[in-house]
Amino acid sequence: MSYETILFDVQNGVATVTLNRPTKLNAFNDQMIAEVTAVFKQSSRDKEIRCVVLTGNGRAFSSGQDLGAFTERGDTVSIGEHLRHGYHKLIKQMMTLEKPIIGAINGIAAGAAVGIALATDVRIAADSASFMLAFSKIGLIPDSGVNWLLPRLIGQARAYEMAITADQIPADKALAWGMVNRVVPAGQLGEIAAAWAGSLAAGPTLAFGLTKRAMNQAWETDLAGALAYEAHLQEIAGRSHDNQEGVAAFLEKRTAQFKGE
Ligand code: T3D
Repeated sequence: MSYETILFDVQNGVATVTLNRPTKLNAFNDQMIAEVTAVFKQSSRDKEIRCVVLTGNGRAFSSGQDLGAFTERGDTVSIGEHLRHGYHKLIKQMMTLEKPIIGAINGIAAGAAVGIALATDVRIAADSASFMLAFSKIGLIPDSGVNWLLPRLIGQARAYEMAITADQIPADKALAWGMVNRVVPAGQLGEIAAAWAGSLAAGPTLAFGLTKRAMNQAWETDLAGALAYEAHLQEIAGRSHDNQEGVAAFLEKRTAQFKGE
């Protein structure tokens, strides 16, 4: 399948999705929302894909909703409908994809793009990257999962401050606050993200996926519920090829050959 607003490349178990509207700082129009959602759905179905990297082309990760498209559409679609049929499907697709997603945050992430960046599982930021809840500058509230994801990562006071000030939070502060896992020199971001993705794709990706499900579910339940659910998922992991292989490799003092099965 060919795409017009993104680049999509699969190599050695790693799918790389590159937001590709650099002249608009990779702002999301409807086509881009649909195309990114489609590649995450494809990544979920394709057994060859065991890790996904999401990044942007040019100097930005993404500037969020395309405000030209927003204006052009006028009242033909309400914002609520647009969110429900667009960004919500994308965020849910990412959050339920049982394969690790690395966000390689190459530049500014603004508005809805903060929600999309936070819906990745681990984030590596270029030292030139930043995060901006641009919504209040245009009289909107945060959306695209930001109200759920961001306070969990950095606490409500910082999240609310980001929302009402629309300040750009630089990568080093995002790291200190727990929004990103690593900050690396901008020129090395692609290489470092690819190396991490390659190593994850060669890992026990079934267990990685079940771990994501367990941790997401744990937000919704009490301790007893979380313990019960992790025991259920561990039954599945414990019957996998990768569990047998990992234990055998340990006992035989060799490197495990995981298949994600
Ligand atoms: O529809 C719904 O469902 C509602 C959902 C809403 C979710 C949202 O995301 S709301 C928030 C939308 N995003 C913004 O408000 C951010 C707008 N952009 C900016 O504030 C700035 O561009 C940045 C702070 C991100 C970067 O500033 P700077 O100075 O580095 O770049 P620039 O000069 O502003 O932008 C460069 C070009 O990209 C420029 O085009 P030009 O003049 O060279 O032809 C600019 O118009 C364009 N651009 C940047 N952001 C957007 C955009 N074009 C359309 N939509 C954008 N979001």
